[in-house]
Amino acid sequence: MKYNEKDIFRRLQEVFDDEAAREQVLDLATGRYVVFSDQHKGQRDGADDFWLCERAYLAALGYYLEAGYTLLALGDVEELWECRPKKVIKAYRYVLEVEGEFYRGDRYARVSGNHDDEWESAASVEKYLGDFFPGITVRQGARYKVTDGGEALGVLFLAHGHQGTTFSDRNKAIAKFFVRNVWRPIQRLFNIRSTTPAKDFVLREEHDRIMYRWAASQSKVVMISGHTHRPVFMSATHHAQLERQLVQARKRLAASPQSREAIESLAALRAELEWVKAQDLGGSGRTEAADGSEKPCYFNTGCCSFSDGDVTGLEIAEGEIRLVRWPDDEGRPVAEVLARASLKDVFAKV
Ligand SMILES: [Mn+2]
Repeated sequence: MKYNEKDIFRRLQEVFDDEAAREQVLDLATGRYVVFSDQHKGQRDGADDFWLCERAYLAALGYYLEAGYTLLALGDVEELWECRPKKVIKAYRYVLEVEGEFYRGDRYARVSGNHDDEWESAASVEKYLGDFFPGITVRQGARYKVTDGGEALGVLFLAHGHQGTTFSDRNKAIAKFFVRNVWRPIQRLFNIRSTTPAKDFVLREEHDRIMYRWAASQSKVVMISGHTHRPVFMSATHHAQLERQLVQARKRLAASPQSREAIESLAALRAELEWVKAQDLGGSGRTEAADGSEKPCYFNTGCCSFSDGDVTGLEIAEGEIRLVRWPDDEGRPVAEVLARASLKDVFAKV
């Protein structure tokens, strides 16, 4: 399968424009936000990718709940391609209750993804999620006007990222009805998997690039998405960032070829690069330019269903945007900050 960039651009633009009327304010001076996506909560069987991550996710939620953060859930929060909603709700009642605490404190927003597009139906939302999020509206995107103590910096746009790539998203209401009520039950019954950028490394890289290009085509817009299950920070993956650092380290070594320290830091970087690169299976890790000249306009949360039990997300707090992973390097229930930047600086460059 190959993506149609036109379809993706058109659908992202539609969601972006649609959310304009509801644009909310995100003030860096006072607000604290955390964005998580792709939990894929299942029904606690062998196919449930969230089960192993539940502990890290709950620890993170516990922290953000007490620290006053607003939780932004960016799609594929439940795995409804493989499971019936009723079973997922039953299996993860406690996790949903903790998420619901954010909502009751008016510190929660939810965006739908392709695996939980069931929530595009208000009736389904009320029936299954109503206990935890009474009266909630789930949309395909969220748009925030970012301010810093009154000064407007630009627009933060959140969408799951599947827009324009799935059958139901490319077609209109009838397709949605058909997918939900006819196709989904058949898919579950025969356990039919679809090709997704979360599992296919070539697709993933292509998809990240298209989303980057859409965000880069806008002015003063920073986009956060999920869907690909690969964290991206300021338009670069960890892999791409390490490649850039390696170039710098080689320059430092060339300037002082005898420096033991320069050799050691180059060697350590190369080790880390190979470690990360092997997971990218031939991908370059880059969204666009090889020289690091990208606009820092595209971010991806990663996911909350990594096979090693880790979860990644993006914090927006204290004027910064931070890519974090739970647990930390020592396996403790603490956030490990993988990358950080001032949001004001980011907006200045987009
Ligand atoms: Mn997805």
